[in-house]
Amino acid sequence: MSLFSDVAPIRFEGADSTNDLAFRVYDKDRMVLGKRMADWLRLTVCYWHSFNWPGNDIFGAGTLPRPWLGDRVTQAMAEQKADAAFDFLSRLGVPYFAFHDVDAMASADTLEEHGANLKRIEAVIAEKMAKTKLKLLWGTANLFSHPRYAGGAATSPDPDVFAFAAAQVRYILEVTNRLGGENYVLWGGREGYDTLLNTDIKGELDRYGRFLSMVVEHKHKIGFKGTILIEPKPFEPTKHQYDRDVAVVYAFLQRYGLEKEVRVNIEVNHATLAGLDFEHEIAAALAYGIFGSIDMNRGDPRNGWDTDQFPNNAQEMTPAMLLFLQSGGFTTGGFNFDAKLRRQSVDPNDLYIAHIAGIDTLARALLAAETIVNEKRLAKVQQDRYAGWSGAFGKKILSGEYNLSSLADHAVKTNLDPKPKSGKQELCESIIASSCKF
Ligand code: XLS
Ligand code: NI
Ligand code: NI
Repeated sequence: MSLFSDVAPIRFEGADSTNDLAFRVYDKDRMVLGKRMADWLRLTVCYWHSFNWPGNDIFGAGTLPRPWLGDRVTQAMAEQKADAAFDFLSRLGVPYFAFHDVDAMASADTLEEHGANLKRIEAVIAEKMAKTKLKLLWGTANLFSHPRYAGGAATSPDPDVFAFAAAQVRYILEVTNRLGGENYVLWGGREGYDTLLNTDIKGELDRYGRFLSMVVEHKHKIGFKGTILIEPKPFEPTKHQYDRDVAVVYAFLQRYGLEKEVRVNIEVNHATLAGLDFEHEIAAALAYGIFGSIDMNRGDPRNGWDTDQFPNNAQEMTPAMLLFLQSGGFTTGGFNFDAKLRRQSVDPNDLYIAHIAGIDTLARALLAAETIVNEKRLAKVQQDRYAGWSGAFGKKILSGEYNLSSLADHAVKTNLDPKPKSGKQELCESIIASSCKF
């Protein structure tokens, strides 16, 4: 029995269901372009917001019933939390979870104690995973909450902090490996700056590159087969986060020779904070060949911070889902709900309702994207738009047959006078809107 035991396992009941605690669209075995819905989405619940956050904000204390939380978490509390977490995950019926080291373990004062406490909860989690068949999408280290990390971890001005962070990452990377985790995530918590007046950007980036190289080296040393992922975010908690967006992360990876080793975990609300569309970040990651995984949530368009709300707008999600679907989907990644309840959502049921609504939103967007792929109308717009590049002249330019002057001569000689063609934007937008009927 746990806080979440009052709810019967969540089932698919179809579009007409009036049951708040049922899926209307997410039908895990439904086939979408040859793959089960569950296999496309690889749904994941995050430990930190769902079980380790008491509902506090900067103005007020926790509001949510989370009896296993306190200033100091004992092993018994950590185990009570794990009971509740696995009970919730099983009843919700998703295959994966994700966690930070400190989300799950008992509080520790020293690094040695940290390692020992993490091992103790690892044993508990391993047993629960075996029993429930739940899997670990990714593990990660919290390198941002403790005061020692106020100036960053890998980018800290203090090498002792760098070393402390290395120890923390080594522990949790090895735990992630032993638990069969499919990825390891580094979100650059406080890897950034609050003011340039006291900051040496080049030095900090070089040390960040060194840290990441050490993580990659260790991954290979221990035989971890999962993917290392960086999670871009433009600001918060620092004024400027080094992993600003996908393109910036790609430049960083290239500079330190890691672009074949590390991919990205893209978060919706981080993209929008960066002034970018979520689908832009997906498209950029696919273009650079570093698409890894997704942290699912949404921001509030009128709030300039990471509100981490559950997604509820399938139409808004559809352009990203279309890119995702066309790319063949995840290899090791998944859709992780990095989303949290509002402070007034104090009923234990609210956590189910939030996830169900988020999952149905993803399922709607997936079906809309499937319709768009099958109808081929949007694909045709793109094909027509770029048709010239598959013609003889376009191919000749790309193959290097011309240089700038011979191409210029050709343009003059043939008296080129290209006319504007419609970009068909409104048609594209109406195809998206009319596909969202689920
Ligand atoms: C914070 C991040 C964090 C990471 C994991 O904004 O989204 O939750 O996903 O460290
Ligand atoms: Ni995240
Ligand atoms: Ni976030």
